[in-house]
Amino acid sequence: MKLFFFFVSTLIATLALTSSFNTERTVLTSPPALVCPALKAPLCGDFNNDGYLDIAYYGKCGNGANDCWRVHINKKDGTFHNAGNWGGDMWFKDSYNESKPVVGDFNKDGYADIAYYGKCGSGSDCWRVHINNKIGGFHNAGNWGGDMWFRGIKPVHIPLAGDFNNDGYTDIAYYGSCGSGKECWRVHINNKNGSFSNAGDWGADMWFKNSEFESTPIVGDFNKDGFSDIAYYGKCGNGADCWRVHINNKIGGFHNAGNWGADMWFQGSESVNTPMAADFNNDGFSDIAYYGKCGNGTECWRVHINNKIGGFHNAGNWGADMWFEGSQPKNLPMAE
Ligand SMILES: [Ca+2]
Ligand SMILES: [Ca+2]
Ligand SMILES: [Ca+2]
Ligand SMILES: [Ca+2]
Repeated sequence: MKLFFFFVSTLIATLALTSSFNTERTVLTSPPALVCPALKAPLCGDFNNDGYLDIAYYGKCGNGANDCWRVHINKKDGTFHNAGNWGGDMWFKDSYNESKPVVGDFNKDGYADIAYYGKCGSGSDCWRVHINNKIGGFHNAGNWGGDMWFRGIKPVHIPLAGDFNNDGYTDIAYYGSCGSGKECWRVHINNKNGSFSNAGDWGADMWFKNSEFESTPIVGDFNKDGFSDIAYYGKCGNGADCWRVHINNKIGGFHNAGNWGADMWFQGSESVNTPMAADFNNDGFSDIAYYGKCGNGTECWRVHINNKIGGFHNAGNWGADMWFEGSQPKNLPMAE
């Protein structure tokens, strides 16, 4: 009898294994040494739709042999659950920043999903979107279309998720090339049926400070109109450093950048200092925070509260007590 059960369970396991080999795509990943750490950067989202933010990242499950999405669900008591295995079926395009996963609600069901620019079918470039299955995992990736034209691999060109047309479905934007190759913001609007539309040219008027992490564009609603805007630390006027905010014009483009002030003091150009946008004082206007310097030069969290009239207040010192493992991008701070 025991032998019979052993035989049956072995058969089932074999069938399961065979079917998974037959139905799942071959997952190609770069050798560990070539994998951009940005792929491993933690992501923040509400993956179980309970109103509490959870954390996800692409890592290892089981005995370490399998790549997987690890999701740490918020326990609502100030801690996270140990990571659950939310599935594999990953096929990153390469190790470039353009493959950086982003979180959004791409099917507007309240559950956070994950998207990244990778490979589909026979190896063509595509947006891969892993829809949340609502029971503790992600569906295998769907092909949400191509038509990508990244400008380069620098941090300023990473994909950004936001609702740029305010319809509740998360869209994707990045700084790339349009037309004959001129620089532009490319926005792929979610077409609500499982794919992105071809990119629209949402304008240029960009002036990045440089290609360091501090210039990484971030998405927020800086004027509280429901339409996602874009901000980054760049140059204004005669070349002075400033926060440049491109407000969404609500008709398929961004306004030219406004100067939202300076008073910045980044600790350095390490990715741990990457700015992030979130509403830290819960007034509906996105604010900006990053880990920098305060007072006489001690490390601190600097938070620039939105002044609601087209600028940021000077930074407040929101405390220190940080202990990063290192300055690698895997420690990228994040916000929702
Ligand atoms: Ca969803
Ligand atoms: Ca949208
Ligand atoms: Ca807005
Ligand atoms: Ca705010």
